[in-house]
Amino acid sequence: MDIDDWRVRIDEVDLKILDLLNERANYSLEIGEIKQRLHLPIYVPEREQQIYARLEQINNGPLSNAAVRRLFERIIDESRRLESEHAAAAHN
Ligand code: PRE
Repeated sequence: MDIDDWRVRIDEVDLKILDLLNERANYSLEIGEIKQRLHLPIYVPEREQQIYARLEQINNGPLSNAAVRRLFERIIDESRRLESEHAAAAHN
């Protein structure tokens, strides 16, 4: 396989990742709506720690646990942002 072949593979994986990220974002929006109804906070640090701990336990590499954590911190950060924007839009 040459560089272009591997890039085709990467493009295919990126498509799947994007799809999964949006699926995850949709679930977090669902949670956000329930939280709004029940007046619960968007930010739940214990849940986030649980997610990192679980992922670190099942991580097989080559990404380090620190790298996995950084990636998911970004994902969850955007998830919280989306929930906040959605909640703000509902109030306007
Ligand atoms: C989520 C987002 C924000 C919370 O701080 C914790 C987790 C996540 O993206 O996984 C989802 C969510 O809102 C929740 O599980 O309560």
